[in-house]
Amino acid sequence: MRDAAGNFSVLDRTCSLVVLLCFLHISVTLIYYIRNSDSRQTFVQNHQTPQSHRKLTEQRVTTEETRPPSVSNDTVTERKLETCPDNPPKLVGPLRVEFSDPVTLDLVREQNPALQPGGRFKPEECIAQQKVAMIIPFRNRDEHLKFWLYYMHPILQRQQLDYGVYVIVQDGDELFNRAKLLNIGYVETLKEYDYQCFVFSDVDLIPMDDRNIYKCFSQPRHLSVSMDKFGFRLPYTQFFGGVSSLSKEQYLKINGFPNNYWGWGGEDDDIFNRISFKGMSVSRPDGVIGRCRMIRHNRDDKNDPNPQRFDQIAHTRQTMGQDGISSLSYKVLKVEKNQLFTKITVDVGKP
Ligand code: UDH
Ligand code: MN
Repeated sequence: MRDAAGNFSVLDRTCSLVVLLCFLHISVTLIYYIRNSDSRQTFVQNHQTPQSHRKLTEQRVTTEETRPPSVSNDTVTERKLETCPDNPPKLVGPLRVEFSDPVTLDLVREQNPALQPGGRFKPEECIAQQKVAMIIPFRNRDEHLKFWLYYMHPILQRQQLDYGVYVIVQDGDELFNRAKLLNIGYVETLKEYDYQCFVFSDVDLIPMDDRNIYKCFSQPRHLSVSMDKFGFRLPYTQFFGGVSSLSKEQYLKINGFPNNYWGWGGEDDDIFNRISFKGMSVSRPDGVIGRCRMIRHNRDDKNDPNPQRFDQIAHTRQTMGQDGISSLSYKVLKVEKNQLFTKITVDVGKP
């Protein structure tokens, strides 16, 4: 009996000791943790921009917590994000692009969970080289837009761009005015974010190689250089239609785009003229990387070839000073955001 009681009290004391030690251990760990999490927060506040980088902050803190507290302070500064590389590592090169099976917006949403409202994205692993607004002139082409979003969102994310997708919708049924919609896209996207680069893309054009990066270069860039529609060749040397990109400076230098090309054709040649009259040249990807497909379609209603276009193109030098971003007038009717894009409906007026 006595032995049993003695054993019990030894066991009792040992248990108390173990509990005490555990308590001590937890307290010390907690103190270290709190001290380190303070310094992490200071780092985060100093180095992060708000908005969608919040997610990154949370992720970074989680990884930090798995490290021993003693090395944490030193490694924190090493982790400052670097600028994304010229050749983004996730690019795959040639892509299969086809339009036989329709896609749904639900599918596109499911496949692009990293998008922020309004079709915005920025890479988490590095700081994007450029902030790019994707501007699409649009009216009544919903089927084409689904394909555009389906193919382009994954490509643009692999290209590690800080981008947003903006669909500029011409309201009413007046003659279509592509270049004016692009001008409006420039002004409206700048109201939302500090974009430095503007990609102007037809809704029906998809690159067949993700190395064709949708960003800006030292000269205005023509991206859709090798279209299936033209037998994968440039139809003529001055061709600037389809998809192009201009930096803010390049765009302002040419006073933006013309506002008075109503109906189909000519506005892209006018833009080419503006660029060369201002002493710039056009940069292009090579004919293999620049391959792209256009969704086959008929000419839309209210977009008949503009009969005045030849005369207008012949006078770009005289008109470009007055007609452009400096003379742009329009009305915004509606701005709607969903997960995949921002839709801006506008009244562009009449010819
Ligand atoms: N666009 C619209 N809605 C319209 C007209 C044009 O969204 O009603 C936009 C759209 O982004 C389109 C772009 O303007 O991709 C350029 O217009 P387009 O695709 O009609 O130009 P493209 O040169 O068409 O491709 C030429 C007419 C094709 C006729 C072929 C007949 N075989
Ligand atoms: Mn087209």
